[in-house]
Amino acid sequence: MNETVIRRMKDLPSTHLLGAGTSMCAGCGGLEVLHQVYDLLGRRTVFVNAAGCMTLLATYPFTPFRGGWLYTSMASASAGAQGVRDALDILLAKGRIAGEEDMTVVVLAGDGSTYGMGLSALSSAIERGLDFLYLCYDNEGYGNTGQQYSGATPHGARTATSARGYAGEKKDLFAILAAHRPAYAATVAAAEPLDLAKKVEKAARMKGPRVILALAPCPTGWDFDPGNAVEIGRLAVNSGAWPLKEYCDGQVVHTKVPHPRVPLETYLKTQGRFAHLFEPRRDESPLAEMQAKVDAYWARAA
Ligand SMILES: Cc1ncc(C[n+]2csc(CCOP(=O)(O)OP(=O)(O)O)c2C)c(N)n1
Ligand code: SF4
Ligand SMILES: [Mg+2]
Repeated sequence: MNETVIRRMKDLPSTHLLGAGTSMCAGCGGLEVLHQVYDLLGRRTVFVNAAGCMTLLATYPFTPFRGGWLYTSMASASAGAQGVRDALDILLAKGRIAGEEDMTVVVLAGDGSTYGMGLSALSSAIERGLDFLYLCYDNEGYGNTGQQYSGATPHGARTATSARGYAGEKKDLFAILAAHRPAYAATVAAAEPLDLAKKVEKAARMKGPRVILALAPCPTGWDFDPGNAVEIGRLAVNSGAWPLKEYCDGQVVHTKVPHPRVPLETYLKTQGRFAHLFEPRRDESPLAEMQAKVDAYWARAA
């Protein structure tokens, strides 16, 4: 690396993701979430990354992060986080690192890992009380391999493996997590940065298992113009499709109750993955069912 590049790197803020974006799609909502979370957590962070789009951020032996980075298979990021936490605890106990040199262990995983292949490892890590923060960027499909449907895909969305619209329902992972009684769980959206910041700062002050589920609008997989990523995130929240909430001390609290709620179809129409519901003619029945499910959710939440 030449001296000019090294000088420029030293001038960057400590959590600037060096080179981030070079191998990612423009307007990637997952990357925007990661930027915001990393700015809040700071450089004393070890990321344990399950295979997915974010894996492209690191090319061995380089990563854009100032802390550490460990790559794992899709199913085992939480188990990897246990190993990193144990290693840090041993170094602390032996006096090989000082308390202020300790690091926050963060799993960075997509929905395919989190809602599916890695759910067992996540469940067990929460059960063991592992001291870690788990960040799931939810782009509602297996994005890195061409957007096949996952357990997080919403009903009706076209994916590479559901050409006429996904027949299943998005798994209520937040409810599954809350049933584990972790130290903390929350949903966030990059389009609501203050809400996100409050939740990540709160989680960062805690010990034990903490899980953040972040909506990650994905221009490539959802089929929209990259410039609309933030607006689409806002519509997901304001239509009630992506509720913002947190679990703490046995209580679930909604941190934003959209009122009045934007009609769900305003959100759906922004994305090509739902275009078959409107063209060549409007498909009234699934649209009405989908709106009714959102209405029922908020009626229960009230
Ligand atoms: C066991 C296993 N099956 C398949 C793959 C191939 N693979 C790599 S990334 C990926 C998609 C992961 O989806 P998700 O966790 O949602 O992350 P995203 O790609 O959307 O960022 C798949 C299927 C793999 N790495 N391991
Ligand atoms: S496919 Fe989606 S999640 Fe993956 S890098 Fe592209 S925009 Fe981001
Ligand atoms: Mg995904």
